[in-house]
Amino acid sequence: MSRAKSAQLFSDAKALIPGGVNSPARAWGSVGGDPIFFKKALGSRVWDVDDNELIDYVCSWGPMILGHANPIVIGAAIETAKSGTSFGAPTELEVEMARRVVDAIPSIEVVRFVSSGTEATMSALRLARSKTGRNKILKFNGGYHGHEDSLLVEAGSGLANQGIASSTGVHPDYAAATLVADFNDVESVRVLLEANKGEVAAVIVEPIGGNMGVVPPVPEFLEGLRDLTAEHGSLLIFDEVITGFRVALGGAQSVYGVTPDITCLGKVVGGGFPVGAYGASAEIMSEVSPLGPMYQAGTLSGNPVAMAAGIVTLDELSKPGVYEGLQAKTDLLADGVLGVFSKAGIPAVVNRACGLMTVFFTGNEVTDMASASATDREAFGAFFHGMIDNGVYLPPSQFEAWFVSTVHSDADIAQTLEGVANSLPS
Ligand code: KE4
Repeated sequence: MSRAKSAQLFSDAKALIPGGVNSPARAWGSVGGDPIFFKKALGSRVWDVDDNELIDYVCSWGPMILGHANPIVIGAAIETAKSGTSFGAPTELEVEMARRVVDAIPSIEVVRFVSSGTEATMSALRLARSKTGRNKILKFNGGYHGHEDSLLVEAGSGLANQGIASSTGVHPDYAAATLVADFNDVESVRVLLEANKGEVAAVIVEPIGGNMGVVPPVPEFLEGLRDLTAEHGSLLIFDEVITGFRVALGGAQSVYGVTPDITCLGKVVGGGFPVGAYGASAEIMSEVSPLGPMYQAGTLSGNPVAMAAGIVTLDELSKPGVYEGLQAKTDLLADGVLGVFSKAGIPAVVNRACGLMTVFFTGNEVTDMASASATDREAFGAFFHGMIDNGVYLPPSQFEAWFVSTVHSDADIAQTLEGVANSLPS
């Protein structure tokens, strides 16, 4: 499998773009080797610039739930673009899109569109601080919510769970105002809320962890967060940028029956175009400018082309049987992978939810960042490269989700499982 053109492009790119990529997750840092450059995608497949064809489980990190270049999505975008691509003024498409989000997610009565998941979570935090008049926030080890300063924080070693920044350039006061608990550990949240009584504006959580690899909540974890935040007057923010419209039309909150105060959306909601969103009750959202004192704005927010793509995407996902089909595909893949590892006598754990999964090289359960970090990441790196050589493109990191689309076929999955069998660690 030649990758000469990719190599040349990567060399050119590194002279012009930091690390040659426009997002670090694309850089293959944790698996080694140089990233592949792509030129085409259709359905469940991608083609690199050297004309190698691969079955894709990155799916642009989640948005391509209907498969790449879905004709309905592309058609809507092209038709809309012919009438202009951006007005900087309200359009009917934004109303139609907002109606679909509000209809799908009962906890959202009012929604604001932005252009990325980061903008959504950043705005949600500002909204929570504005609404509560409090400054601290609480996140979880292994929780990734985009690159907003106060969220680029992980538990500091020995700093009593007070955050230290996981990036340079973050003001130390921001990091200090971010508390860090452990996912699936309600007690770690209780301790921090008690120790910071009356100071925590919000708890932000991915209801199903997606950035540790996939880590579902244990029973009562989300309910515990709901009870604790209510008790302490903090707002509960569900970051459903990955899970929104992927695990169910109503998101993870509809699967687990736990209602957050604020919901953040991204990825799928834009159908592959730049869309993020945050929403809540009308009462909470009345805080948002121009209605209220909390300012947030964006030149391309609610962009008509992106709205058109999002509308047809949500309409397709609203059709009967879509999520049952996606769950069946996910199970076929996950159970198949487990079967291959089991037959080879190699310890592996597969965490899954509808439309996403992660394989961990371990014999132990993976329920939080610590257990995810204790898995054999070197084995994952070798597996990743083996899978590429067998025509299957996985996320280039152990701490990411494999994304399944509605158009991954049984044949795709069978070919994937053959690739797994040929890529097992020796
Ligand atoms: P964006 O700003 O990248 O649109 O969304 C940030 C974000 C927010 N919340 C969650 C739960 C997320 O997973 C993300 C972004 N996800 C990463 C990969 N897990 C995007 C890939 C990348 O950073 O290039």
